[in-house]
Amino acid sequence: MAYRLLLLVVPASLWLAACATDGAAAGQSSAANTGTASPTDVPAASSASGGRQARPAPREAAPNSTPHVRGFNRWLADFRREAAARGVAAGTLANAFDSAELIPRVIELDNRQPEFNRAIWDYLDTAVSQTRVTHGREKYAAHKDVAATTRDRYGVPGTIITAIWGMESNYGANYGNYETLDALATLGYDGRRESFAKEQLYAALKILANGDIPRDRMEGSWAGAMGNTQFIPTSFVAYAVDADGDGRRDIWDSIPDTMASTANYLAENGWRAGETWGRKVRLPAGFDYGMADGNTEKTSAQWQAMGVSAIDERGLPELRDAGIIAPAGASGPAFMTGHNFRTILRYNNAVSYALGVALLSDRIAGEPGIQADWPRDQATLTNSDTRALQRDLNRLGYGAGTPDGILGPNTKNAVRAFQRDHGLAADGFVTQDLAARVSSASN
Ligand SMILES: [Ca+2]
Repeated sequence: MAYRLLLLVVPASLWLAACATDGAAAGQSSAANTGTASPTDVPAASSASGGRQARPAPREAAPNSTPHVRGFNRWLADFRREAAARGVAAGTLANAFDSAELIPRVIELDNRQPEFNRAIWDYLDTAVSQTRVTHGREKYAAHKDVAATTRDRYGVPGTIITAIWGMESNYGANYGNYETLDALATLGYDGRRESFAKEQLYAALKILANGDIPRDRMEGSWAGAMGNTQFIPTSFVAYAVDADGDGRRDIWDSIPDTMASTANYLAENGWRAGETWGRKVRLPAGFDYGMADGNTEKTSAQWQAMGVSAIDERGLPELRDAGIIAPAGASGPAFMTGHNFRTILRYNNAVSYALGVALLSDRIAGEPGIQADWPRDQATLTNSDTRALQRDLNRLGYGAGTPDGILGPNTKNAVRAFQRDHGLAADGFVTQDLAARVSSASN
């Protein structure tokens, strides 16, 4: 799942796991800003709008305790009755749920509240590590024919597909070993994401009934993102493709199906064949960082006329609707990003994730690593630091919204307004220095 938008610097609604760890594969995210479901469109652990359901879950009990098992069995019995009433075949329900088990670890992970926001440079160090680049080049070379066939059919470069494969599941080495039906049933019972879990369970039942994958091979992250592509079941139903012709859509063991499914997702979300994602650029002195939001769209020539310049002899990318992003603010690198970058965000709505895919793809294609002048000396804020910052901004009248510890759009806009009023570059980038400055102004 893409996981995934990710923290910090990235919308708070995601976990910033650059590599699949402990079942939380690559970018688990919420596609909150997009109209369609992301393959990794999993409600984030720290989401403020998590939609917690009011239900009498026995939260005092340890996850593996008997009360939990009894509650899980009751929830599952209710769900089976509901599904049967909706017309799901008895055989499918028996296949899916006769052996279903509560997964205590899923409850633990579902209730985990990350306290630290990871800096984007730390995220990218992992996402585009030399090891991942090397493995990506090996995988791309090993599957070059499949990648070429996929590119010809969907218009998406094999390097992009391979990079997403690397970001999502470390090229299939780690897509999570939680049985998806058990994980989703546990999430449904736990209640924080019950409506999400039920919608995904219905999609998973369709996959099972269709015979795409046996029940015990339908595996993925603890949050329901499955296989190489980390599709949640609804994304699988909408976008998975049988490319090798065996009649099954298999994103676990079939590389052709995996590549085609990823490419199909991007193509259906608007990928433009032959257009680059973007490139690192240089911004002029005095640039209005309020425009570096990725969504202020101009042609490359218009940006050039405003002083945006190339960093090397390749010049600026030719884009008709380019945005500018400066994910670490005025003291970090800037990138010109096009429509295809925004399409990667449909896979996982986090700038850090999309930049990871883009830069990894470039490296797999043989390009050298970028010289990214990240402000590595800047410490990011903990969630409690962020809540304090939000209270200070509110006290000063900047309207950061409810202090929730999440660096969302309201907080960033409040920071930009504060920066403008204090003669700072209005990049909305939050650092300990900025927080200290706001704090002293508010006291
Ligand atoms: Ca197949």
